[in-house]
Amino acid sequence: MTTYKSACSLNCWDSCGFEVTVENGKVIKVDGDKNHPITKGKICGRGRMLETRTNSDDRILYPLKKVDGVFQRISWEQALTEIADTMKKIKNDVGSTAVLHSHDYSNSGLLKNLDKRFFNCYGGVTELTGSICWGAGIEAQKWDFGSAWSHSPEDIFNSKNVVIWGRNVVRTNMHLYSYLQEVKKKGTNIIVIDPLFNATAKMADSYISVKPGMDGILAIGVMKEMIRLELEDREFIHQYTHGYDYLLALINQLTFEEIVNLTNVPRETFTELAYVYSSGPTTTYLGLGMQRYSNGGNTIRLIDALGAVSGNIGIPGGGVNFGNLQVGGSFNIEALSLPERKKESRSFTMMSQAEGVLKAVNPDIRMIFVTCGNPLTQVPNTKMVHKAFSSVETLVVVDQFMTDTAELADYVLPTTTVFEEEDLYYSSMYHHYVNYGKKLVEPPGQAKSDLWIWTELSKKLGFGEDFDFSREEFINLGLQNVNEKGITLERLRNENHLPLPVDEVPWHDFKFQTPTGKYEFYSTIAATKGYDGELKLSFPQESSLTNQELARKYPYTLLSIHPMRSNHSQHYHIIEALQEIKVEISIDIAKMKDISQNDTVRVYNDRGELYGKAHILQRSHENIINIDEGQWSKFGGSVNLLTPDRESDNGLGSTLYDCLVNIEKK
Ligand SMILES: Nc1nc2c(c(=O)[nH]1)N[C@H]1C(S)=C(S)[C@@H](COP(=O)(O)OP(=O)(O)OC[C@H]3O[C@@H](n4cnc5c(=O)[nH]c(N)nc54)[C@H](O)[C@@H]3O)O[C@H]1N2
Ligand SMILES: Nc1nc2c(c(=O)[nH]1)N[C@H]1C(S)=C(S)[C@@H](COP(=O)(O)OP(=O)(O)OC[C@H]3O[C@@H](n4cnc5c(=O)[nH]c(N)nc54)[C@H](O)[C@@H]3O)O[C@H]1N2
Ligand code: SF4
Ligand SMILES: [Mo]
Repeated sequence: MTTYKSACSLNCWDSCGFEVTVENGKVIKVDGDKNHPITKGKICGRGRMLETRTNSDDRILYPLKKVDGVFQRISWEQALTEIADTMKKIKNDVGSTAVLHSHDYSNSGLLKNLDKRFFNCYGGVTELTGSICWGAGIEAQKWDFGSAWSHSPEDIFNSKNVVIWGRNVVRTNMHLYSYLQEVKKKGTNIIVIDPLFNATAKMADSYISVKPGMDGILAIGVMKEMIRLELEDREFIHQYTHGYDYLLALINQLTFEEIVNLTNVPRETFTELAYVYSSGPTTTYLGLGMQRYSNGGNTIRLIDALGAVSGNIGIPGGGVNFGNLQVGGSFNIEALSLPERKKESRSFTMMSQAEGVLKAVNPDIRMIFVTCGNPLTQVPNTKMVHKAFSSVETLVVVDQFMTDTAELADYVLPTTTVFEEEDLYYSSMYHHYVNYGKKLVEPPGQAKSDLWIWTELSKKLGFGEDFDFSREEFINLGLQNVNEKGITLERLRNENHLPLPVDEVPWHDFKFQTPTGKYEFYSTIAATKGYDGELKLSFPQESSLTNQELARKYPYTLLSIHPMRSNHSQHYHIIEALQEIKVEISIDIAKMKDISQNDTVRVYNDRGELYGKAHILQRSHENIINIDEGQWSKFGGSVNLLTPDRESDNGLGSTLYDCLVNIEKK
């Protein structure tokens, strides 16, 4: 029995360090690495269960091909030859963009970026832009600050107030929760703003329930009150910002009465928050909740504006933390992905990839290649995704398990888990440490790493030399930019984790990466992209404010937040207790519809329907239903059967939570 240092590969805020025990060539236990400076030996069940995922009897062991509707085992040679021949023919007949590369980021390994290298060297395929996950918020912060950077986790000790805004910390970001527990002990004031009274709200000093999608209006109200009380940071506004007059004009458009009505937040809360933000340092931890609406980008921009007006930008203990692009930006992704090798290009947004496939002409989409993603459960509007992914001649899925997407494939290629290959792991969401993951065990059956698959396919397609590098050489390519700062593979192999060179207090020099060099209330980047640079009054698209007819038919907002025990769709099949749909409903709906705990209910809208067991929320905003995302079709179906595939206001995010439904007792 030997214990090795390793790392979590799951797409998560926390990017934990692991200690993994191996016995007789098998992983037998996953634990936390106590020496990791941020994650400090604590890990969650999802990480622990990477052991179960690795050892599962349900792993796909051989390449599979669907013949007459039934999967048959084939050899790698046959699978790769047939796939390569199909790709050659497509390129010759209609061009390489007739192939769509559909992916997400289910594995945060550095070398997972090599899929892009493969498709670029092939000539360029139809790629996905934006992000279902955080696209609206990232783009919003690029408009305001020039980039989306976060304060380092330890900087929370400098904060007097911490506002957790739409982030479900206890569930999704357990080490931030540890920090919250620590700072609470020393008297830091913690505020949670969320339509659901979640576990983080329980430990907070105050909880503010807000109407879904109305956080931007809430921020306007706080700024309005701050200005009324003359608490704004005039020096910061004057010296370091651009377009304040536009913001003032917007703030003056609404009365407090209107603001209270729109947000459902009591008048006195605006005064409290105005004092909280102006008696800082106050740090805001944004989650992804409120940016998954049609007005999501504008919402994040208004909360950023609150951070700026109150003078909480660029100071220790302040900040409006969303993602931390400094982390991913440390790696030389271009050296790995070779964008210059693309001869043709086309893109669809990630959210509307299904519509893209169905509408594509010149060329139409002939092949879809899925890696590190499970679009049949994770991409909105499942019915359309199903139609699109069934419409192409060839669907290739690389995965470890027979997911909903793999079920639909013509070829399924079995791949490795984190413990079966060497890589580096990082997340651009929270802390700035990169972790090392050693190859600990051999993959089962004939499962092969994604990298092996690209290497073998590239040989068959005539660009084998582009993959004629060892794993070590590829990792070194990715580390090129940070080598001179002493971050090397050799050190990582020895030390397991290293801090990347980031600003731990972003914008401390008040030099922003926007075209004006200032914090921009009026975004010049937006304007150059053809958007209006002004902040706006904007609302969710599926709401009684904007679509009364729809709201009469479907009066309730459906959230589909991240599950506690699964990372997206990755754990449902190994945790029996998760294999049914739990429909959480606010108590007002339960009363109105005479629904009791555990009643079977049907949730529906024009896009689809789902059946599940009712669970009544004792405390939440009214008119809300939640069904956790990630459920498999064999256990009842994905909540994305109900969600819209529209893009957010800035074009790059999803509108997953901007979704109206109705419910009935069955
Ligand atoms: N357990 C677990 N942890 C995870 C993941 C997982 O699948 N499972 N996934 C990881 C990934 S990829 C991501 S992106 C992160 C996401 O991490 P979070 O941002 O925490 O994710 P969400 O589940 O979207 O929850 C966001 C919160 O926003 C709230 N919310 C919804 N609408 C609104 C609104 O209009 N206003 C406000 N103020 N709040 C709103 C929800 O009630 C919820 O409490 O989690 C990561 N961690
Ligand atoms: N309704 C609703 N939908 C959502 C969300 C929501 O909150 N609500 N959240 C969104 C968010 S934030 C995200 S990030 C996405 C996540 O969406 P996805 O990334 O698609 O979801 P996962 O279930 O994490 O993983 C997809 C697949 O990747 C496979 N996989 C794991 N490791 C590897 C690997 O090394 N190689 C390959 N080839 N495959 C691998 C897994 O087995 C799994 O089947 O979902 C989005 N969808
Ligand atoms: S899923 Fe997140 S919290 Fe859990 S072990 Fe992995 S990185 Fe840590
Ligand atoms: Mo995500």
